[in-house]
Amino acid sequence: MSDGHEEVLDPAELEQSAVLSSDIDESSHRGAFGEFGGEATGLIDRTFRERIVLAGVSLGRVDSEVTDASMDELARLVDTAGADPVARIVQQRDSPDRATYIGQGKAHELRTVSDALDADTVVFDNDLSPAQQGNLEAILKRTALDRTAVILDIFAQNASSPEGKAQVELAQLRYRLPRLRRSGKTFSQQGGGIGTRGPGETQLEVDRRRLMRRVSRLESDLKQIRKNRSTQSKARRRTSNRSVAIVGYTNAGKSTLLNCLTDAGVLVEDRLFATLDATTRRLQLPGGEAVFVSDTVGFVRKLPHQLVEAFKSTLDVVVDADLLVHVVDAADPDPAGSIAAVRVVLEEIGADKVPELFVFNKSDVAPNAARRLVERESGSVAVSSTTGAGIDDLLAVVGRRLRRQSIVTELLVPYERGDVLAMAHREGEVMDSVESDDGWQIVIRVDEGSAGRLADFQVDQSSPGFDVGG
Ligand SMILES: Nc1nc2c(ncn2[C@@H]2O[C@H](COP(=O)(O)OP(=O)(O)OP(=O)(O)O)[C@@H](O)[C@H]2O)c(=O)[nH]1
Ligand SMILES: [Mg+2]
Repeated sequence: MSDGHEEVLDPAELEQSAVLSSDIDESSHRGAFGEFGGEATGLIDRTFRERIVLAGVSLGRVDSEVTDASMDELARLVDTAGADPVARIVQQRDSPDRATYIGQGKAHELRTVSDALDADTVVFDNDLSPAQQGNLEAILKRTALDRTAVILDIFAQNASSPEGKAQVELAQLRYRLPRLRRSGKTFSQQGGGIGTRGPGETQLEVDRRRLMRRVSRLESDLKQIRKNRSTQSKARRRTSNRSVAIVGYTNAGKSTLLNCLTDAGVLVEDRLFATLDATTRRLQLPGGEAVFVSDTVGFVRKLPHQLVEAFKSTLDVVVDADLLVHVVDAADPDPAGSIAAVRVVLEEIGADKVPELFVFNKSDVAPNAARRLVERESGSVAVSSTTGAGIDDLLAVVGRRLRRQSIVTELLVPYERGDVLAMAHREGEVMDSVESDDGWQIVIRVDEGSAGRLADFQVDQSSPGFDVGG
C-alpha cells in the first residue's frame, strides 16, 4: 500500500466523492472548511484536546533527518495549538501526488490509523492545495489541515492587540477563501430579504461574498491603524535615536533578552509564538547614547506567506532598524536551518540589507555549542538572557556596531535656513548646538546619506566628517 506507486484517482472523481461523502457523513467529523460560517474561529477545536495524526512527505532526496526535525516541530506546533499528536506517518515520494499530496494508498492507510486511534484530525507538514485538502477529507472522513492552518490557529489564539487580531483574521480569511466548499445540501432555495441569498445564489456564494466584505473591512481598519502608527514612529525618529530590532526563530529567547536589557516586562513563555506585537523600549548603552530596542514576532520554517504579508507593517521596525540583533538558540539541534528560515522571512519583508549581529542565546544550557557557534560566526556574541552572562559584551558590541555607521560632522546653518536645521534634527543626532553670528553651529551624528545631503553646510569642506567607529 505504501510503496509510492499507488494508483492515482482522477481528481474530478475525488472531488465528486468529497461532495458525496459530506452528504452522507455530515454528523460525524466536521470538515474544516465546508461548514464555514464566516467567523474567524479556530480550526482546531479547543473545547477538548483533539487527537491529531501527523503526516509528512519526504520529497525526492530530502534528508530523513530534515523531515524528522520538521515533524518534531510540527508536533510542537500542534501541541501549542492545544491538541495532542497521537501518531506520525511519513511517506517517501519523488514528487507530491496531485490529488492527495501523500498518495491514494497512503491516504487510505492514514484513514485506517486514524480510525484505530480515534483521531479527530490529520495535520500535514506540507502545504496542501484547497483541492488536495478536500480530497483528503473525503478519504480520511475527518478534518485535514496543513502546517499553515496550525500556525494561523496559534497566531489567532495569541493575538491580543487590535492590530494583531485584525492581521491574523485577515491572514485566516485569505487562507480560507479559496477553500470554501459547497457543503452537501446547502444549495439555495429561492429566498429573499436583505442579507440572505438572492434568487439562485448558493450558500457558497453568500459565504464568499460575506468573507470578501470582511476582508475589505479589515484592510481599511488596518490602514487606519498603520496611519496612526506611522505618526508615532515619525515622532520617534525625530528624537534621532538609533534603533535595534531583535529578530529570530520562535522561542529563541528574544523577549527574555529584551527584558534582560530593559526590564520591559514582556511576556516570556516556553511556547511558540508567545510574542506577536512589537514592543519597543529605550536602552542606554554603556557609551551613554540611547537606542530604541524592539522585540518582534518569532519566525519559523515554512512561515505562511499570508501571515508574513499580514504582519509586514508590524515588521516595519525590522526594516527601519539600524541593526538587527539576530537571536539564535544555542541549544537548537539545527541552528543553521533556523537561521536560514529567519533569513527567508527577512528577505521577504525587505530587511535583508539591514546589518545583522548574531547573538547565541541560552549559553547557560548549551555552553559548548554556544562557544562553537561564536567561533564560526565572526563578530557574534554568546549570552544567557536568564543569567545575564555575556550581556555586557553584547551591549559593547551593539554600541560599536551602531557607531561604526555614524559620521560626526560640524555644520554651520544660516538663520534663514530653518528647513536645514529641521532636517538635521530629523535625520541625525544633534550632539551640540550653539548660536553664532553667522547661524547655528551644530555638531551632528548622521549616516552617510544624510551627511551627503548636508554637505553644503559642513564647516570644513576639506574634511568630510570623520568616522568615530571602533
Ligand atoms: N536556559 C535559558 N532559557 C532561556 C534563555 N532565554 C530564554 N529562555 C527560555 O526560552 C523560552 C522562550 O523564551 P522567549 O523569550 O519567550 O522566546 P521568544 O524568542 O520571545 O519566543 P516567541 O515570542 O514565542 O517567538 C522561555 O521558556 C525562556 O525562559 C536563556 O538564556 N537560558
Ligand atoms: Mg517573544
